[in-house]
Amino acid sequence: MPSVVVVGTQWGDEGKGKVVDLLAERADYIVRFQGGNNAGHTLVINGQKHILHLIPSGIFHDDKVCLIGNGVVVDPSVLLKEIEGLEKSGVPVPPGKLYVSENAHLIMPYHKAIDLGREARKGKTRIGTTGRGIGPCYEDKIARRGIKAGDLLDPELFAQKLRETLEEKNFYLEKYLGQAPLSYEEIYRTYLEYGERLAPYLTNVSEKLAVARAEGKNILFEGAQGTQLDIDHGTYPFVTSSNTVAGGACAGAGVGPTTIDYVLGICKAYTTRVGEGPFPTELENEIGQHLRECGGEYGSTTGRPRRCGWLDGVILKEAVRLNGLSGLAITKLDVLTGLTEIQFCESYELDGKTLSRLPSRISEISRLKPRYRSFRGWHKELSACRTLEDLPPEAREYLAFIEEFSQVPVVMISTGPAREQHILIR
Ligand code: 2SA
Ligand code: MG
Repeated sequence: MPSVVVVGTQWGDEGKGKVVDLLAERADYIVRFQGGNNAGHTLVINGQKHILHLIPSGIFHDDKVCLIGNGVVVDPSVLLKEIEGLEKSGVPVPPGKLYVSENAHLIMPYHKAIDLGREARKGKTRIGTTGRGIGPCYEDKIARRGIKAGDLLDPELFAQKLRETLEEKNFYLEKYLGQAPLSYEEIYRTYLEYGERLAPYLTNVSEKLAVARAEGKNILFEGAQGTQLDIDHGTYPFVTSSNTVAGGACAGAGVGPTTIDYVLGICKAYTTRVGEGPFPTELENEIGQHLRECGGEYGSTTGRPRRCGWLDGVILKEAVRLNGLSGLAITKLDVLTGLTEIQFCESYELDGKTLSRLPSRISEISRLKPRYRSFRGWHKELSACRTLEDLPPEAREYLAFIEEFSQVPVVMISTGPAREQHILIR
C-alpha cells in the first residue's frame, strides 16, 4: 500500500503509536498532519519506554523520513527537546531524517498562557485541555495572525508579526485573565534562536511527499487524537482544535485525496476518554477501575487518569463513515482478560427513542443511555497469542461481532504493549 492514513476511531489513546510503529517498518515516509504536542505516543522498544509528542514514531527506524506537516502546530521548545532526548538515547535525528513544514504554525508562550488561564477561569465548564496552547494557536492560524515556522527565518517579518500580535495578547492576558504581560524582547530572542536551530529541518512538506510518491515510496500518515475529538465531527465543544479525521491528512500535509490508498482505523477493545465531555458508555465502577489499572490508562501527555468504559459501536460506525475506513486494528484486547462479561453498545436510548447515531447537540449526547449486547469473557492470557487461532473462542466471537457490526475487516489485533505482541490478519 503506497499511502496509508492511520486514525483513532474514538477519543484518542487507541494505541496508534504502536500500530504506526509496526507499519512504519514497511513505510518510507511517516507524516504527522494535525495536532501538536497534545499527542503522546508511548512505545516500548527493546524493553525501553519512549514517549513522543511531535516527532512521528517512525523515527526509531533507520532509513525512514519523518515529516511534520503544515497542519501540525509546533511548539519549538518541545520539538527541540524531543530531538535532543532522542539523540541522547542513541537515536540520531539529522535534517533529512526529520523535516518540518515551513508553513506549520508555532505555539507561542502566550498560547500556553491563554490556554491555561482560560481553563482556570472557566472552572466547571472547562474543556479539560492538555494546556499545551493547542486551541489558541489554531485560533490565531484561522484568524490570520499566526506565526509560521518559516517566519522565524525572516527576523524583520517575525518582529513585525510578533509586535502586532503580542500587543493584543498582552491586553487579553492582563485585562481578561489578570496575568502579567509577556516580554516582547524575551520571546523575540528565544524564538529567533529556535529558528536558527530548526532552520535545517524546514522544508516544503507537500513537495517532498509529491516527489516521494512519484518515486513509488510508501507513505504513512500518522493521525493524533481520535475521531470524536475532531473540531467539526466530534463531541463539540469537548474536542481538540484540529481535523482528526482521515481527510485532515490531505489539508494538513498538502496531498490530494486521490493519493490516499488505504485508511486504517485504530479501535481499542473498550473506550477511554481524557478531559471533560460526554461519554455514553463510561463505567464509573470497579469494571472501569479494572480497565484503567490493567490497561495502564493514564495520559502519556498529562498523566491524567483516563475515564474508561465499554466499546461503543455507534461511535465506531461514525468513525467508519467519517474516515472512510478500509480496515480496523483492534488494540488492547488483552486488557479484557479476566472479565466474566463484556458489553458492546449497539445503540442509544434518548427519551424513549432508539438512536443508532450520535445526535449533534451536546445537551442530547450527555443524556444518552447505551443499549448493550453482552458477550462472554475469557480468562486466558493473550500476550503470547500470535494467530487468530491462539485466541480463546470468546475473544474470537467478540472480534467477529465487531467486524460484522462495523462492516469493516479487522486486519490487526494488538495483544500487549510490546512490538511483537500482535496478530496480523490477511
Ligand atoms: P487540547 O489540549 O486543546 O487538544 O484539548 C482538547 C480536548 O482534547 C483532548 N485531547 C486528548 N485526549 C486524549 N488523548 C490525547 N492525546 C493522546 C495522548 C495522543 C493520541 O496520549 O496524550 O492518542 O494521539 C489528547 N489530546 C487532546 C483533551 O483531553 C481535551 O478533552
Ligand atoms: Mg496516546
